Amino acid sequence: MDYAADAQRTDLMTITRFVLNEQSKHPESRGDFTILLSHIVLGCKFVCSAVNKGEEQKKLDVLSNEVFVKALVSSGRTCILVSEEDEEATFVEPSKRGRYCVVFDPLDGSSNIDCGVSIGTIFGIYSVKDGGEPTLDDVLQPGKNMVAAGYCMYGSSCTLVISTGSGVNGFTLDPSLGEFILTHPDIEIPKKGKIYSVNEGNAKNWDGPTAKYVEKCKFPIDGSSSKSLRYIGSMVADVHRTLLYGGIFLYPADKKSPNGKLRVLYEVFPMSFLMEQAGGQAFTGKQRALDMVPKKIHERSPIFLGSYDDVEEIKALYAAEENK
Ligand code: FBP
Repeated sequence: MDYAADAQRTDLMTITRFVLNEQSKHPESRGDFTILLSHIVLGCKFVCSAVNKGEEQKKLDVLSNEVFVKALVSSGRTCILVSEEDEEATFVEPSKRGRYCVVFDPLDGSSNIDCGVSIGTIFGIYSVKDGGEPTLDDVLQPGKNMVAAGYCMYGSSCTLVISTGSGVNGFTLDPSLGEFILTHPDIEIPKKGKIYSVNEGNAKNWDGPTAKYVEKCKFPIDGSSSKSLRYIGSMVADVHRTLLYGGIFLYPADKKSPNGKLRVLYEVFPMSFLMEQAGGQAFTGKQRALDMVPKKIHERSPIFLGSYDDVEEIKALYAAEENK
């Protein structure tokens, strides 16, 4: 009888237990964050079951958004919500208000759902700047001010990856328990990877540094082996693979979309926060992604994120272009 394995198997580290442990490290904490996160987890469980039931795609986006908005408001811990699905920000009525702002994409990669490819929910959490009346300025903050970020991937398994600013941890939903169990503790992205991930269909519209970088991935001049291309077309799935295997995910600007495609608040910032917490980097082509200060809630930005050394290479190409 392998008692150690048995003890391990029976010592269930659920996400609630994990966050409560984290909370105990902050004696000043009132448990607001734990309550907020439990409502986000509830939303993820709902979407996971709906995805597995194969709900119509159109309805699933709207359904996921409704569930997250209602769960976040009913937590009593939020004051502003920004969703990819809603044109305007939602200001929670004063009687139900708390001190957190949540920016989220309830169902990212939605164009992939009909063929059953992995999709996901992405979220970022800010706390309001001061105790006053919440304003849009409380969400139009640099990404580095986030207190937590994460995503939940709905694929062959349902995996929730989160950071509260001290490392990155991954939890897998055990359907028999209905609980997210810690399966990927302290995720650290490899310093350099063998994979690059980009929609090469846009190549003809790329700028010089991006085109040069992808060329180097395919035809390295330093004798190293060429990188493999992997592109799912769901940011959550492409970033999840990048986080675990290393390499680089990029959605650059191009002539067609000069600001790129991905949204700063609820796609670029949360993924950049996780990447940095796992030892990687996130760059916009001009600056560290988390230093950006968005002016609009649905603003877009180019993004290059992944293994530290791989992102360093693309930063060098942009710097060289600038110094021309
Ligand atoms: P949606 O929020 O409309 O799903 O768009 C985001 C997204 O699907 C990302 O998940 C993915 O990385 C990207 O768009 C794929 O874009 P493209 O099809 O242009 O490569």
